Amino acid sequence: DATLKETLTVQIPQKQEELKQLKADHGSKVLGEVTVDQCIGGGRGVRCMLWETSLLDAAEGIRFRGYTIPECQELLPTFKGPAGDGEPTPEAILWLLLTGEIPTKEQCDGLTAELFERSALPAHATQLLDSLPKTMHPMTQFSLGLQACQTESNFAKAYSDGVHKTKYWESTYEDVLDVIAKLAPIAARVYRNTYFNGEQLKGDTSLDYSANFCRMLGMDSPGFDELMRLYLVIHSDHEGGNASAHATHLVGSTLSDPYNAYVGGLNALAGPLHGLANQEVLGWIQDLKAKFDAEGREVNEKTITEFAWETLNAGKVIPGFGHAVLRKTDPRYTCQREFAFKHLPDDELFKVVDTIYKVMPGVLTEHGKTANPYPNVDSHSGVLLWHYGFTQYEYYTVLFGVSRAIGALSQVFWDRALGLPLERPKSLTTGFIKDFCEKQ
Ligand code: AMX
Repeated sequence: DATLKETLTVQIPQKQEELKQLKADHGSKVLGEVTVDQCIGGGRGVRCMLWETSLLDAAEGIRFRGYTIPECQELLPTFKGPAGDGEPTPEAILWLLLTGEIPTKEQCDGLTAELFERSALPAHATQLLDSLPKTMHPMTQFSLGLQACQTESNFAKAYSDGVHKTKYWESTYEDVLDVIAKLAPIAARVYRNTYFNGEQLKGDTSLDYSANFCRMLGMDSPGFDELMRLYLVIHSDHEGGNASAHATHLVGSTLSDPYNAYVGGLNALAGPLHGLANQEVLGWIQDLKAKFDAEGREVNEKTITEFAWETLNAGKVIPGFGHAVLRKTDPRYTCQREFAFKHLPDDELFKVVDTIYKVMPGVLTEHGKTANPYPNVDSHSGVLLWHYGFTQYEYYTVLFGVSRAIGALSQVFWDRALGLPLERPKSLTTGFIKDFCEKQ
């Protein structure tokens, strides 16, 4: 079987030709228009970015290189063997996102070994991580840890050595795999430093990327390994416009290297309207439980509705609900719900999440603001992690950050291989918009 690099080497000239042809045939066709509302409203729905690795449909949800989540679960190799025997591995989704092809089990195993070889952290990065205050948010530590590893960038070195632009992809490939490999030990170190007094644990490289990561965290159960595989696969990519993917793409478009580019992505992920919702959902559920436990009242449809209205009336959002593009329940939510039914049907917190799912769309519809009253991915992830004893929810977004690199950096690889330009959309002032519209 071909290696990942061999596969990509064959694809690059074909994809370059395809893009050239697309521009030649259709370069001046119109893809859409931009209204004043869209310009002011964060660019929702404006079609202005090329993104190859995945595409999001408002009703159906995400497709990774054309495959839905259930199709990925059916087709991608797992840790134990070919597809169908447990959850697919992040190595498999990385292969799919980079190449558009379903890898064999052997190709995935080869990629696992390659990632392990690339995973060493420079001493100055571990020293920096170990010096950070335990009170610093785990996402800030995570981002700093990756930033410190930027000294290892092959792309930055190749560029300063004067590499020809047709060869950018080679050092980008090295950086993309290096960053993904290093994120697991950086994330594990942040976890051990913050919650376990800096006692570091060795991974187990006889396992896969996920299980090795779990061992470094201190988690040692086949159930949690499977959850980590599912988690790292489904958070990997969500087309290009979401804040973490877009930030990575934007920073990368300046020819800043993949380390710097992904630090940009991580910092976008750290916001509560985006990846931090992962943590916020668990916090919201804990607050809800604490309030009703203290009052000696049961957590049920009625009390959840009451708590939801308190949140909304206080001018806050319900974390884990709503989406900028989706208009139905997120399939990433649904597959986690199925995981819960399969592995933890009687879990107390899962039942709370399930009850929230029953009442919240009605509450948000009555509230009348959100375009999408249904749950997103973040509404379910925390409760699964919590079930296995991984309860430090301020840390949850770090796991999201380990995963999102797989998609965002696969696209950065293609950005450089296809020679995509500096991103620079046009901005306008309110005065300009007003004058322009009044003249029409
Ligand atoms: N609770 C309360 N109000 C909500 C809401 C929610 N869950 N979702 C949207 N709204 C409000 C918005 O704040 C906005 O109010 P405003 O007019 O007063 O500013 C109004 O409804 C219209 O917003 P929208 O068009 O439906 O959504 P959007 O595209 O502007 O924002 C999102 C999308 C995700 C930021 C928003 O739904 C939200 O804040 N959700 C809660 C946070 C969350 O779960 N984020 C994670 C999203 C997934 C991810 O990135 N990981």
